[in-house]
Amino acid sequence: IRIDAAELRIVRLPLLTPFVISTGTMTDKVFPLLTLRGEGLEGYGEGVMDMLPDYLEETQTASLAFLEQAILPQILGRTFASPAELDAILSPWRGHRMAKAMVEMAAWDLWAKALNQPLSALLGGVRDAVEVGVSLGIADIPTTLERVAASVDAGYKRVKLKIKRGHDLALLQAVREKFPDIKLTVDANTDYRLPDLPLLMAMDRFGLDYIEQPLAYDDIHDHAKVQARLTTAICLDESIRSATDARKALVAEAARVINIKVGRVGGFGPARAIHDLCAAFDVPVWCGGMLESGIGRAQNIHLASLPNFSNPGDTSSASRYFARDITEQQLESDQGLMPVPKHGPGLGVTLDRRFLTSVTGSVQEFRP
Ligand code: OSB
Ligand code: MG
Repeated sequence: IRIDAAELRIVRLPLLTPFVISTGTMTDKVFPLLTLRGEGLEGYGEGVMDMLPDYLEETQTASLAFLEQAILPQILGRTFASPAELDAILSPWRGHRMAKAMVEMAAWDLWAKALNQPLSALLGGVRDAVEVGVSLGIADIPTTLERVAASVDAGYKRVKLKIKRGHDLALLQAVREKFPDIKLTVDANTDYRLPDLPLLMAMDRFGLDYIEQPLAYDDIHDHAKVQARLTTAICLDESIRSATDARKALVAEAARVINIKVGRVGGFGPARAIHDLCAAFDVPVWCGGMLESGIGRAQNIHLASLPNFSNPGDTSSASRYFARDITEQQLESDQGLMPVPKHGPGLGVTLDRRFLTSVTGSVQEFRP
């Protein structure tokens, strides 16, 4: 595939309900969308970085400058036999894994379209639909109980509760009392520290599948210390940005489950490497999400069709977040099963161009 041109746009989709996690509140999903053009085809990559560094360090402004100054000049006008060949261009640069992921994912989409294959087939997917659960933002206990009930009624395979310091044990007590048997997890988005060990140990009695990212985003060592004292599994999200991080976490026994976000780890190649490594360690993985649009959701779903994605992922129905999506297909799950989109090759979704234009803040075009 020859890459003839690139387009970067910033898109803003209002959320139906504000999404609250321990690090802050999101009212609109604002994200960069990269299009790579070549051979009459278009490949898309949705970035997962926020405007401000509130999840990891990357920000949209810095990422787009990195792409514009370092990466796009090296790929425009060039021909690549496969997305793996991009690695020689991407890997020498430090960090910026979310920006690299945008390029890598768009190249995979373009490549799959050139081969007229669904992305999942090229990645080694083994399923036509993936199991999904919901991620419920922080809210008071009665509101959370209503949301859990609605999610269980909709057939979601797992409920993940966002927690933070001071909003944990009483919430879990209330949810477990009403829903003793559901597959339940929590996600602290880094709000706790080592001295909170007794509190984390107190969560053992709630029968959680795992506690997601209790400690700092850049920490693996302290998670190992906590994991050694818990019967509940720890799941790492923010702390795993590469297969090397995953190896260190598994060797250190810092986690017994890993959340893979393709947009966080640098693209499908690294995501698959983490998936394979975890399989070798007999550690299950699941596919996380960042409230993506239909493009990013399609990225996640194709990835989650790989065999070791044995825990339900976070890619629930788009209608839980948005009144309208930028793809012509609204990606909806049914009874906790999300079909792998195959409305055409590659990501298997198409852009609703008129709506996309109406929600685009800025567009930049790049040529060799
Ligand atoms: O930690 O998994 C997370 C959303 C934004 C930032 C971080 C996270 C999340 C989610 C939402 O949990 C998952 C989704 O429905 O996309
Ligand atoms: Mg998380």
